[in-house]
This record gives sequence, structure tokens and C-alpha cells, in this order.
Amino acid sequence: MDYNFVFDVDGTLTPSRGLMDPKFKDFFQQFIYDNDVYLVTGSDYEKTVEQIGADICESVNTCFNCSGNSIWISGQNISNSDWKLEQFHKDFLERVLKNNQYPLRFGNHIEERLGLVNFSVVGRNADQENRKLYNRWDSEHNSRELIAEEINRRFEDIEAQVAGEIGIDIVERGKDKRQILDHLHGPTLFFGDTIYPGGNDYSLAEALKDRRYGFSHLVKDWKETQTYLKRISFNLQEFLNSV
Ligand code: M1P
Repeated sequence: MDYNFVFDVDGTLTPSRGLMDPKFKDFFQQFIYDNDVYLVTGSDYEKTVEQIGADICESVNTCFNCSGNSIWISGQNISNSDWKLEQFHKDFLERVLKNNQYPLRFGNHIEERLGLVNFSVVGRNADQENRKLYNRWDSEHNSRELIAEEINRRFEDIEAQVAGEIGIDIVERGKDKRQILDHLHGPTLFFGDTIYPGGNDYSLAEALKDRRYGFSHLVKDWKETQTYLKRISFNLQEFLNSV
């Protein structure tokens, strides 16, 4: 049976906002030649190319950027959502930014992408050290989860999910990663690092449960993904029986 293999990028194929490991990249390129591979990320195409390279982005079947709101095939932009946050949503985010207890701010807090907004209290301009500091603080205080819950309670038209290390992805309700299943048919196996309630890989993993031969697998980092892919390359059925 031929499977669609779907991968989140940050935290699943690369460190969050980091480059793909060169050896893993060689292995993954071969995996793409042998299988039907799709990428789905909250990030935009530019960042994805920066992290995993144009060669990988162009050789996968489809790159679903901005959680499927911007679609790329063979380096060509196929479609983009024109959805945007309303001013009253932005005013709310500005208030969160002002009142949040985390003390440091580095700029680029509301990044508007195609059909998706990434909101970050520490700011997308934070360097690696400050990303780690914020992420540790957030793990102790559950701040992003609480902000996302508040957004989801307050606004009926948008949906917020914890994404990556420092941000929250916000989309029009229903237009998160699960929408890519409209484009994928047949058996599908998805790998993501935020497959838990409130995470931006969760809705796709849940939607796959309704599909015959739909499976998801939570990974803790790209190294674990690599380990699983090696097992799959050796014996897919044995891997599926074990998950
Ligand atoms: O895919 C979700 C997010 O992953 C990364 O998040 P962070 O920078 O918080 O680690 C980024 O690629 C971000 O753009 C993306 O939305």
C-alpha cells in the first residue's frame, strides 16, 4: 500500500527556526525519491526554503505553508489565502503584549503571513538565547496556552494554536493544518512535534483518525523523526504495527 508521508518542519525536520542537519537532509532527499512526501508548516515558504533548502521544497509533492493557506508545488506558488486579522483582533493582541508578565520584548510580535498570523510575546526578532529563555519561562507558566485559550474563547471567527518555541499561530477558524486533507487522498502518515491539545499539529492528527489508514506520530525532535524514517525505509508495516 502506498502512503502519503506528511511532515511538520520546525521541531520535526529541523530545530525550531534552525537549519536541517546535512546528513539527515541527504537521507531525507532519498526518502522523497522513494515516497510521496508532503510538508505542512505554520511558517512561510521563504523561511522553509531558508531552513531545509529549495531542493527539498521543490522535490516534495507539495509544500503547504502557513498551515495550508499558501500552497507551493515544485517551487511555484499555486494558491494563497487573502484572509487577514481584523483591527479589533490586533488591538486585543496589543493588549496581551502590554500586559503579559514576561519582561523582555524584541520586536516583530504580530507577523502577518498569507492566511496566518504568528503572534509572539517575546517577539520573532529574539535571538537563539532569548528564544530558549522565553521557551523555558513559557513551559513553567503555560503562557502561550493560556493566551491561545483566551483568543479561542473570545473570538468565534479565529483559531489560535501554540506553535514552535516562541509563538502562537492564528488562522481563520477551520483553516489550520487539518485543511490539507482536502488535497490528500488515501493512506496517510503524519509526523509532528505539537500533536497535543492546543498544539498546531493536533487538529490534523485528530482529523486523520477519521481516515481509513490515517496515522499520526508525535516526535520530540528531528533526530527522532530520522530514527522512525530509517525504520520505515526498512519495514513500513512493522513500524505501523508498533504505533
Ligand atoms: O510552525 C509553527 C512555527 O514554527 C516556528 O515557530 P517558533 O519560531 O516559535 O519556533 C516558526 O517557523 C514559526 O514561523 C512557525 O509559525
